[in-house]
Amino acid sequence: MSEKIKFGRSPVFFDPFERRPGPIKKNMHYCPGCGHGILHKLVAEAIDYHGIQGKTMFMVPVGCAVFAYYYFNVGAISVPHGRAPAVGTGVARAVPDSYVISYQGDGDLAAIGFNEFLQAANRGEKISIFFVNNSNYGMTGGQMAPTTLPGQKTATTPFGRNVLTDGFPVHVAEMVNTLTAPVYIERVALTSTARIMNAKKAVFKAIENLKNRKGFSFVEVLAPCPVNLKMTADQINDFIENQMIPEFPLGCIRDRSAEVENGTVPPAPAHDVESVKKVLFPPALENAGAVKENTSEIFNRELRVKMAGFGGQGILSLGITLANMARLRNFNVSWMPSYGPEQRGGAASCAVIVSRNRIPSPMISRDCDLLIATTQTALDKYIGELKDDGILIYDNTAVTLPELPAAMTKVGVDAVGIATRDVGSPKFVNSVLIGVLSVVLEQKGLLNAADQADFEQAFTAAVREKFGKKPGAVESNAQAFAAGRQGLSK
Ligand SMILES: Cc1ncc(C[n+]2csc(CCOP(=O)(O)OP(=O)(O)O)c2C)c(N)n1
Ligand code: SF4
Repeated sequence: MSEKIKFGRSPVFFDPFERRPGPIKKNMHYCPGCGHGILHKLVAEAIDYHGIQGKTMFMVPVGCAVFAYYYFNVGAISVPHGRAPAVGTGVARAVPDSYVISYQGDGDLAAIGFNEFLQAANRGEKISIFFVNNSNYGMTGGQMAPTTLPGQKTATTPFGRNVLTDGFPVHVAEMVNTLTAPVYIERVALTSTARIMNAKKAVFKAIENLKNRKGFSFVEVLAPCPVNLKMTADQINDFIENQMIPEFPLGCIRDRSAEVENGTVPPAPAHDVESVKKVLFPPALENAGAVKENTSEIFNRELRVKMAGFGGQGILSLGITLANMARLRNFNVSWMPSYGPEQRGGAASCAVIVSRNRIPSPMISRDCDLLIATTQTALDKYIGELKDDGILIYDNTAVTLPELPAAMTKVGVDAVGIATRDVGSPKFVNSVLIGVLSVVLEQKGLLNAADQADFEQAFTAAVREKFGKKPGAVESNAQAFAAGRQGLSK
């Protein structure tokens, strides 16, 4: 490893930072004197030195480093606050030949995400974590963090951290050292060239361990945040040297890298897909009967469907039924619900994606093929996501249509009325809507004859799978499906 300070930009950084909004494409967004920029440079150089750029997955935290993906030209996931070790675990396991780096602040790692950080450390996940201890919540304006020193003034401890009420600083590296699994633990600081050179060695070691799949590596970095701490460059260095380092001593706390054998990439997937399917869906496979390969042209591409209304209307189970119909026909499916905090009556929506290929993300925010909207709010909120030539099915007793593209298919139906009148309960509205959908797909010629006939069979199989033990419910849903078909055909 070169121990000289490297000038110039590492090839692991974008040049310029095109993703950065606004005219400034050359500079990072960090405040002058911030430690994040220095640590970014060390991490980028280590990724480059160890040749793992193409397979690096960077967990980008909530905090001042939230825009790290502007800068690093590697795979990146912007994770919710504190969730980097959990998401990183998922990535490391699902994509075992990736190299997962988690980069986290002290609010992110030692407060909101502390449990899952420690659990990931305890499991010995094969990830490397860089922990920026700058003794405060930087991004939100300098509130007290778990690492704030006794007596230290912050936005939320204006008279200084009082250990009687606010507790003592959390020594994260030492806590990790109580666990058996971690391979490498070191604490470094960024106050001088010599210290930065030591930090560089630690960062390179953690990345080397990652490359060799040694196991969990952790580097805590005492970093300057001069802006929130209202200090000059000299003052912040003094603060770290004379106040932080006595509380958080520097040095290597554990290094078992040499004792641990290099890991290998585990085979992916680590389980047999067919046997998992059998355990999870045995009745489904029985009910599905013979494997059916739907051949209509629409199935050659990803189908994106969104349903939205209010809680209690069966919107989420409508999505589940559609997803199950596709699953029973061997499509890959995703179902992603979203609902307000209210149990009933609040907004509810879900997104269903059906594809012959892998589904990269279950979210839909555009290019939707079909939107089912049962309230005005739902329509207003999601209509912009529907393709201009997409299909809109809406409740014509609750929704007034705005001006919409001529190429869009608009089908208004009183599905609740049909369910109540013809099946005896509004709760069958979702099966009514699937019946309506089957007619719309027929009328638009999107399903060939075989697939048209199969649509109802797939529906029946999905309903049987769900209500197999309640024959009455199976029958009522079938009735609702038929009522939906008739209601629209009338
Ligand atoms: C779930 C959630 N809670 C709270 C916030 C607000 N928030 C944004 S950044 C932050 C603290 C970040 O501090 P730290 O992890 O120390 O990183 P730094 O900004 O100092 O680099 C908080 C509390 C949020 N974005 N999401
Ligand atoms: S607030 Fe602090 S941690 Fe955030 S960018 Fe500025 S100096 Fe860095």
